[in-house]
This record gives sequence, C-alpha cells and structure tokens, in this order.
Amino acid sequence: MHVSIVTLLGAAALVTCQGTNGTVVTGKLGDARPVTNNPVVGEVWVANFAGTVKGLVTAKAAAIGVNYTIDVTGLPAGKGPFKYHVHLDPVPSDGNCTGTGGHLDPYQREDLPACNGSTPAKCEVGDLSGKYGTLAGPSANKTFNDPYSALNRIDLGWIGNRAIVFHDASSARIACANLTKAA
Ligand SMILES: *[C@@H]1O[C@H](CO)[C@@H](O)[C@H](O)[C@H]1NC(C)=O
Ligand SMILES: *[C@@H]1O[C@H](CO)[C@@H](O)[C@H](O)[C@H]1NC(C)=O
Ligand SMILES: *[C@@H]1O[C@H](CO)[C@@H](O)[C@H](O)[C@H]1NC(C)=O
Ligand SMILES: *[C@@H]1O[C@H](CO)[C@@H](O)[C@H](O)[C@H]1NC(C)=O
Ligand SMILES: *[C@@H]1O[C@H](CO)[C@@H](O)[C@H](O)[C@H]1NC(C)=O
Ligand SMILES: [Cu+2]
Repeated sequence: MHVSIVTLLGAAALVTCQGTNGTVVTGKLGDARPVTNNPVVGEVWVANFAGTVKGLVTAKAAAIGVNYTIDVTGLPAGKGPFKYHVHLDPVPSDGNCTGTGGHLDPYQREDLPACNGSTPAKCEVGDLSGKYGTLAGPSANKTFNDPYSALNRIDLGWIGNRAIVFHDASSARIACANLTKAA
C-alpha cells in the first residue's frame, strides 16, 4: 500500500516535470513556492497606464500570493492576443519599455518552453498571461490570484517597484508602467 502510493506520486512528479516536448520546465531553483508571508494582507500596489493603453493593473497582497486586477482599455485592434508580465526592472524615466529587462523569474525557469497554465508553479513568476490567459482586447477586466507573487520584499517572488508590461501578438512591448505602492 505505502509502496504503491510512493510509486504513484513518483510517476505523477515525472509527468508534471515535463512539457509536451519532453523538456524539463522546472526552474533551476525548483518550482515556485506559494507566498504566505505578505506582511500586510490587503496592501495595494498599482501600475497606472496613461497612454494608448489606459487604466490600472492592481496588485493586492493576499493571504496566499497576490490578487491582480487588469482593468485597461485601448489594447490596439487586430494586434492581439495580448500578453502581460511582471518585468524585473522599473520603467526608465523616458518610458522605454525595453529598459524593464526580462520577466521576473526568480526560480530560473527561463521563457522556453512556453508556460502551461495548468501547472503555474512551473512557470516564470512574472509570466502572468502564460499562467492566467492572454487578453483579446480592446479592453480587459480580469481578476485572478497568483500564489507565487509576493508583496514581501524578502521573498523570491517580490513584485514591488518592478514593471507591468503588455505585449502584442508579435511580442512587441506596447505599454509598460511602474508597479508602485498605492498612497
Ligand atoms: C484574493 O482573492 C481570493 C479569491 O481568489 C479571495 O478569497 C481573497 O479574499 C482575496 N484577498 C484579498 C486581500 O482581497
Ligand atoms: C519608474 O520608477 C523608477 C524608480 O524606481 C523611476 O526612476 C522612473 O522614472 C519611473 N518611470 C516612470 C516612467 O515614471
Ligand atoms: C530603449 O532602450 C534600449 C535599451 O534598454 C535601447 O537599446 C533602445 O535604443 C532604446 N530605444 C529608444 C527609442 O530610446
Ligand atoms: C498543458 O498541460 C496539460 C495537462 O498536463 C495538457 O493536457 C496540455 O496538453 C498542456 N498544454 C500544452 C499547450 O502543452
Ligand atoms: C471593470 O470593472 C469595474 C468594476 O465593475 C468598472 O468600474 C470598470 O469600468 C471596468 N473596466 C472596463 C475596462 O470595462
Ligand atoms: Cu513581458
């Protein structure tokens, strides 16, 4: 009995470690771990989009991870589906989205193979659209909980003072904004 359960768990672990092409997608530091140490549950951080893409991405500290709301208009017609991520670095003062660097990826999983949303712990922490779905546009109003994002700065999944970036279907960075603590 005990042995067969262990065998089953082992087999399940093997299956979930691999993408459909057989590539191991677990990060070098393992799978992302749920965040249960946010210091202030309910604390709100906001990325304010005021260009063609307009609106707010809100990140609220939850008991486990972060509750995000994507509430934007102006995603350009015909250019979707749109991706959205937490990128490592804040937006340079000139607004150049290239300056935000790559995705927040503290477990060192890297971009490829593509994230499969059915196993979100095996995705880059910052790959929010990979985990929770792309946006069709031209507007979006989407709320989801990401267990692996942190609003505790000592956690690997810390998202504060980084950037939220939207990409079009060609992966071009069409809009970006700093994620800062709401006043
Ligand atoms: C976060 O979202 C979950 C549902 O996904 C909800 O139960 C929880 O109350 C929310 N937490 C906060 C702080 O809003
Ligand atoms: C983003 O925040 C950084 C500081 O973290 C600041 O230097 C930069 O000017 C801000 N970018 C924009 C576009 O406001
Ligand atoms: C944006 O920043 C990147 C480097 O981060 C640079 O290569 C590129 O030339 C910049 N683009 C503009 C329009 O300034
Ligand atoms: C994602 O994982 C699920 C469950 O393992 C699998 O059925 C599905 O085919 C995968 N999707 C892709 C695009 O690989
Ligand atoms: C999203 O929903 C909120 C609350 O219902 C509403 O105030 C907001 O205008 C909606 N945004 C969009 C882009 O539809
Ligand atoms: Cu991105």
